[in-house]
Amino acid sequence: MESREKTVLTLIYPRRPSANLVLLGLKKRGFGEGKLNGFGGKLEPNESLEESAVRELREECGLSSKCADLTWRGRLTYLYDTKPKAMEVNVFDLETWQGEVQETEEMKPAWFCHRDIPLRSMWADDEHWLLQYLDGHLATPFVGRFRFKGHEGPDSWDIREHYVA
Ligand code: 6U4
Ligand code: NA
Ligand code: NA
Repeated sequence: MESREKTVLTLIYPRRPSANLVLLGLKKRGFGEGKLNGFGGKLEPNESLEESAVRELREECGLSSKCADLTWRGRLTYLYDTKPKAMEVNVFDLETWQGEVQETEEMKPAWFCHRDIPLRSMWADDEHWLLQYLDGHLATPFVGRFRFKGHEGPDSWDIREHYVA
């Protein structure tokens, strides 16, 4: 039987949509090391999703942002056979920030034009939703669910748009 316990995380994509640009980071350590991804991580005690996103973004790529500038776009649930709890990943858009992008101990950031995003360097589920989301073809809010055996590719998955709780 599936555990209902979950770990709540954020995933933030700083963007210049008019130029089809998104900031991604090469993860240098920890879960997903060696993969390119958005920024984010686990909520700390008493943090809201937005507070956690602001903190993770600054820790990982040096950008400062405000909770009000973050737009929640959807929620992806990952079930890894290697993890006892489901991971609930909350996806945020960000188009306004302060400061300069910098490499940190955790991430090496770089700007990508949507069409040049190297999906093979990212988590395998991203090919099912990331470009659709960045190009505005995935309606808000979306929810998705991905089941992984190992880290190679989702065993099964499903995405729904206009989700109403
Ligand atoms: P530590 O190192 O414990 O402080 P923390 O920074 O809190 O970790 P981390 O880096 O493990 O959390 O967060 C994982 C990040 O990877 C989150 O932003 C969610 C994201 N993520 C996890 N699985 C993913 C997947 N299959 N596809 C995807 N992003 C994923 O696109
Ligand atoms: Na992180
Ligand atoms: Na963290």
